[in-house]
Amino acid sequence: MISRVLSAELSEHAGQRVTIAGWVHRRRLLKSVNFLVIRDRSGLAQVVAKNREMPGEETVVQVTGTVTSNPQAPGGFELSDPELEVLSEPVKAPPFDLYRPGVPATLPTILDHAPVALRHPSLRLAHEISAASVAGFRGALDGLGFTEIHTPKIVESATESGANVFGIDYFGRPAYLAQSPQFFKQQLVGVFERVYEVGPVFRAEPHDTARHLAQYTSLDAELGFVRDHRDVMAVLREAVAGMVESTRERVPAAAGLLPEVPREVPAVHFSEVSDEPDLSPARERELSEWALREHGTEFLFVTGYPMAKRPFYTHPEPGRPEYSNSFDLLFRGLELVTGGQRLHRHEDYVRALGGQTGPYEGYLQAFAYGMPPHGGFALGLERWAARLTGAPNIRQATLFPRDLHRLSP
Ligand code: AMO
Repeated sequence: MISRVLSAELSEHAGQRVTIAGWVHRRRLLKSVNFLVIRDRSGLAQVVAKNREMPGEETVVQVTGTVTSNPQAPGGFELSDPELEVLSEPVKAPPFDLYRPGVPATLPTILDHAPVALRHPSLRLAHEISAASVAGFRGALDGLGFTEIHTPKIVESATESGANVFGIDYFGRPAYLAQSPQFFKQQLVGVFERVYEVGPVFRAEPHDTARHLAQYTSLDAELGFVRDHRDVMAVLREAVAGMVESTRERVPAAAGLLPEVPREVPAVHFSEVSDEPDLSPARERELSEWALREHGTEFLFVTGYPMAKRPFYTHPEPGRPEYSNSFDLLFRGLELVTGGQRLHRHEDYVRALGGQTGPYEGYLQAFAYGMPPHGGFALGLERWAARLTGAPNIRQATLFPRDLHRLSP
C-alpha cells in the first residue's frame, strides 16, 4: 500500500509531515497562492501552494506536506509546503463539475457517465446507505439465528409471475434468470430453519417507471415454525430496525434522513382499505399519509391481499380463503417489502399448481419430505435507499441501473 493518512485524519497529525493520496477535487489558482482540494474515501483535504504548476481536476495525486491549522480548510487543517506526485492524469474533463455542492446535470447525463458522476459526494450517499443497510440486515438476522445462503440465479422455471422473466439459452435448453430466490429460500428452511440472502434478482419489466428496475438487489429472508404471517412481520421489523441503526452508525451524513421504526408497526387488512384487486401506487401513497397522520409513523403493513393477486405458494387466510396470510410493508408512500406465510403441505402445492407440477419437481421435493409452517419476505434495496435519500427515481439509488433502455455502463 502507498503509505498515507486519510484526509479525515489530518487533525491527528498537526505539525507533522504526512502523505495523502486521492483525486484533485478542485483546483483554485489565485494571484499569490494556489489551492488544491484532494478527495479520498474519507472526505476532502486542502493543499496550499505557491507553485503555479498545479494538476487539473480528477488527476490522481500523492501529496506530502506539513499539517497546518487553518479554520477555513475542510476539517480545520491543510497541507502546506507540498511535494506533489502525479499518479495518473485524466484524458478528459468530467461531464460536470464534481466540486459544486449540487449536481448540475440531468439523470441521463449522470447515468451515462456513472463511473465519474458517482464520485460526486452527494451521489455516493445512496450507495453508502445501501452498504450500511445491508450490514445492518445481516447483523439483525445473524443475531436471530439465521444462516446466510447463496442460491442459483439461473433457474428452470419462473419463481414469481411468468410474465416478466428473462429467458436464456442454457447449453441449448431453455432457462431463466431468477426473479427471486423464493423457491430456494423455502427449500432451505427445511435445512436451516431460518435463512436470508442478499443478491441480484431479474425482472423483465416492460414499462418505464421511477420504481422498477430490470435487475435489483433483493434482501430476502425465510423462517420456519411460524404461527402465521404476523411472526414474519415481527422479524421484518427487527431487520428494518437493524438497517436503520447500522446506517446511523456508519453514515453520519444520513442521520437526518432516517425514520423511527416503531416497536409495533401499524397494520391494516386489505379488505378495510380497498375494493380493487390490488393497491394502486396512488392508494399506497394515501395509505402512507394516513399512517403518518393517525399513527405518527412512516411505516404501514397492509395484510391479507386477495389470493387472486398473490403467487401460488401463498397461504390463504383461515376462514376467508379469498384473502391471504400475506403482507406488504409500505414506507414513505411506496411498497418496500412483500412477504407472507407460505403453503407447507405437499398436497396443497399439487392443488395450487392444478396438478401441473412438472417444472416444479425440484422445489416440491422439500414439501414431499416434510416442511414446517413457514414464511418470509423480500425488501428491495434500491427502493429503500431511494426513499431514504428522497430520490424521486430508483435509478438515482442504483449504481449501474438496468432498465428497458439501459445496458451500459
Ligand atoms: P415482490 O415481487 O413483491 O416479492 O418483490 C419484493 C420487493 O422487491 C422490490 N421490487 C423491485 N425493486 C426494483 N425493481 C423492480 N422491478 C422490483 N420488483 C420488486 C420491491 C418489492 O416489495 N418472492 C416475493 C417476496 C416474498 O414473498 O418473500 C417477491 O419477490 O421493494
